[in-house]
Amino acid sequence: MSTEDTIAAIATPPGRGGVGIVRVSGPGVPDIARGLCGGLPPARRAVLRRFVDARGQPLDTGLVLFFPGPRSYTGEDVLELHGHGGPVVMDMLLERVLELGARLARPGEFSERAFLHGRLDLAQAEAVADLIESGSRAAARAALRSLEGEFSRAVHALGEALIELRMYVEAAIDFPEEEIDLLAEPELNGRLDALGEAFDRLMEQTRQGSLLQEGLHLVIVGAPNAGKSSLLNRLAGREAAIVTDIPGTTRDLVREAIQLDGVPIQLVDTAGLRESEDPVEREGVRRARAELARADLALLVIDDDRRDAAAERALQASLPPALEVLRCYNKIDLSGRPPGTVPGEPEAVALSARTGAGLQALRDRIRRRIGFSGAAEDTFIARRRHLDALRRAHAHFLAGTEVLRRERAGELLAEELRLAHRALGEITGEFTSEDLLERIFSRFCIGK
Ligand SMILES: Nc1nc2c(ncn2[C@@H]2O[C@H](COP(=O)(O)OP(=O)(O)OP(=O)(O)O)[C@@H](O)[C@H]2O)c(=O)[nH]1
Ligand SMILES: [Mg+2]
Repeated sequence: MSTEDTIAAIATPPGRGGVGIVRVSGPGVPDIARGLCGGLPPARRAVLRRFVDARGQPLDTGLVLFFPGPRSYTGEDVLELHGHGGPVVMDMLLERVLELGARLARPGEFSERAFLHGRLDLAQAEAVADLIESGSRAAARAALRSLEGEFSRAVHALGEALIELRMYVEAAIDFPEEEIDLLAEPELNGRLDALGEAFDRLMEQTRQGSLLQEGLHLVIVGAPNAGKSSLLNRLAGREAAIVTDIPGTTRDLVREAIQLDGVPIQLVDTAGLRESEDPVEREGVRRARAELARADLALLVIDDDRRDAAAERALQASLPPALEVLRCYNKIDLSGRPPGTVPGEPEAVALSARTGAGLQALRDRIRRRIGFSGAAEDTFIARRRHLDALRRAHAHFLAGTEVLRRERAGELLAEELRLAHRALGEITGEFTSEDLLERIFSRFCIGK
């Protein structure tokens, strides 16, 4: 991948602000500084300069910061132009920088260069994007820990332990007359156990982090008038959706972002599921079903005061078969059923969206589904990609210990350990293909 060209982007969010920053990185930085503001300022010192266009006319005045490579964010020469934060000023400044030889940066390209120049490994670079996007304090803290390299260090430590084990096993293979003994040594079993525990621990920290990052997608469904919108409002703590006693009130999807113990949850209220002649309502029902296909968990709201067993069965049968469904018996203030868990029905909760009774039991039930034990101080922000790679590494490790136990086959164990090590390397980017890199960085925002 060539980094011979110079990239530029507006690094601050669009709109008006006190300050707006244009960031430039690459070998063209000295020329651009000369053309724009009379030359490079001293390294890492803020200097007030006038920015001028090709005819020497002023565009803006502001601070200029120069970070010489390789000790910069990208590892290249980096220039930061702090102008006044209005969209027109920023556009003019960026245009001038492009005129002086830079090209527009792709999303994530600054971080991609940081990765290519060894300033950040892949897991750290991803943590940059996660920190910017984090939806909760717990997620932000976890992202920062990953950005500072704690997650990468844990992955490396696991990799080192794998290498040591491989050396031990390969030594055993090289001395065939002793192989059986070495492989039968309690020492080897001790090492395997320790490694297994290290895997479990890292996977747990990562799983929690992945929940913090990606959250839970929770869809509320049910017959018209069951109280879906009332339940959404209760959970969200505000009147987000319209509630009336007219069946078919909700048509559009109503989305609310909430948090449970710091875990982001995307709540979606949907149109009541029924056959309808009304084209607007039919579209609402179609959207509700489409949303269900992507749900992690569905809350099936049932009016407990007006049960209709046949209709309930038909409705439940129409849901995607693999979908996890929690039944919410609503309106117990009318039906008189006690709130909370329902005897004999582990997948049900009795509640009243109107009075709030049973809501705590519902939250507990969702919490249990998430399996989140609270954002521990050692949680790392993580993506499904990391979790996938860890699981593959773990699977190879388990396969290796299995062949050792069953067949005392040192070569096979060594090969599985090699594959495990390789899977771990994908997390930090040691063995990551170019198109995967492209996909990862393209999800960043521009200017980062
Ligand atoms: N008594 C009582 N009434 C409730 C409760 N929950 C909802 N309702 C009432 O039931 C009616 C329908 O409530 P909604 O929340 O609009 O029901 P919905 O399922 O969203 O209805 P659609 O959007 O039409 O599908 C309203 O009059 C609510 O006030 C409850 O727990 N107890
Ligand atoms: Mg509704």
